[in-house]
Amino acid sequence: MKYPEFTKQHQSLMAKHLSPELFTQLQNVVTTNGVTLDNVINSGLQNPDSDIGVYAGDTQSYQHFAPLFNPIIRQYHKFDDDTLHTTNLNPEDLNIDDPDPAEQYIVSTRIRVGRNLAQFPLGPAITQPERDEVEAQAVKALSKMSGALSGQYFALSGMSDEVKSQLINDHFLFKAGDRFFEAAGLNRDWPAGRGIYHNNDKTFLVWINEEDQLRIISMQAGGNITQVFTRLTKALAELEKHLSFSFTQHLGYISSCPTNLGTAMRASVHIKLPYLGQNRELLNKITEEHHLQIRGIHGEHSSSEGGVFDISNRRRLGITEVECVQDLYHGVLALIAQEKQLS
Ligand code: ADP
Ligand code: CIR
Repeated sequence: MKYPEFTKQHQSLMAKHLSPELFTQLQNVVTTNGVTLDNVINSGLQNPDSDIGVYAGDTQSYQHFAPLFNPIIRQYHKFDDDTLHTTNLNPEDLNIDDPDPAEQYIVSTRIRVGRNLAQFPLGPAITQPERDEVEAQAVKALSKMSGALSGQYFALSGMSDEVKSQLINDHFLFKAGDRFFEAAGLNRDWPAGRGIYHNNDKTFLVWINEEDQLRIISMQAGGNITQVFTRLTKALAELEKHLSFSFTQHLGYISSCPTNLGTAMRASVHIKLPYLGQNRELLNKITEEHHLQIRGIHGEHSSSEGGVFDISNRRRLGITEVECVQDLYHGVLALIAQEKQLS
């Protein structure tokens, strides 16, 4: 393998940090699951428009390729290499209200966390039998959920195109064919081993074997963030009785993309900002001040429609889950206050 031919279009944190010296240092490193530098950087190489450009194939990738991952993690999360990550999933520690009780601005609220099983490689390096085993273990654990969290698992391979499209359009299911995942090896054997579990109301959902082995999701219409967080924490406590998740004291919950390390939590609202949405400079300024990220309403790499934006916490590592939610809450209050002023 030669030093990659980066073009002017390669603007990712990977392209920025992978110097020829670092490349030489890491080019022959291999983890116990066979993950190489080539595997780690391929998504960013094949997709010059990547923001980050790296994926980990296992927990060891974060250690063996630390000279590349660490500066990326530091920059994205504003997290120091010698800091320990702390978890707080106690809803009683939240100090928030519904930021939009009249339901004028917030269409819906969603909080998800990524989780991976401790005994398997991550999605980019997992084998098909291992992936099937993850699916089996997750489905077994989910079958034990009770009350409002009880539901059913739907394998992607057994789903009609009609049902799939409806679930995607309604924001419940992941899409196929992500080119960043493709180059990272995350789409191998698609759709085998992938699927979605959900309760009757579709307020509690679990994606199996997408970017992470589990994406555990709580969502509902309106802006009651506390209800959404509380449901998620209850579900997590139940699942942890049956599943053992990858976690290190330094990096928290381990995820395939370094942006998801730590809490692995993305707390988001779909919010109507028709006036502020026309002043992107001001919108960007407020979201940056509150450590928030703007996405379109059909997920990552989609655009906003009709003045509705997906606004979520950007930082996930080195702050607790409660703090992620506080970031969202304070930012959303500021956005609504500005939107009111402009209208
Ligand atoms: P993830 O959140 O898992 O990183 P995406 O950004 O691709 O992945 O979003 C996944 C799906 O969740 C998309 O269909 C997106 O529109 C939907 N979604 C995200 N936030 C909300 C929200 N607050 N309300 C409704 N749907 C949402
Ligand atoms: C990238 O490098 O741009 C993709 N692999 C996605 C990275 C995480 N997404 C994000 O921060 N918006």
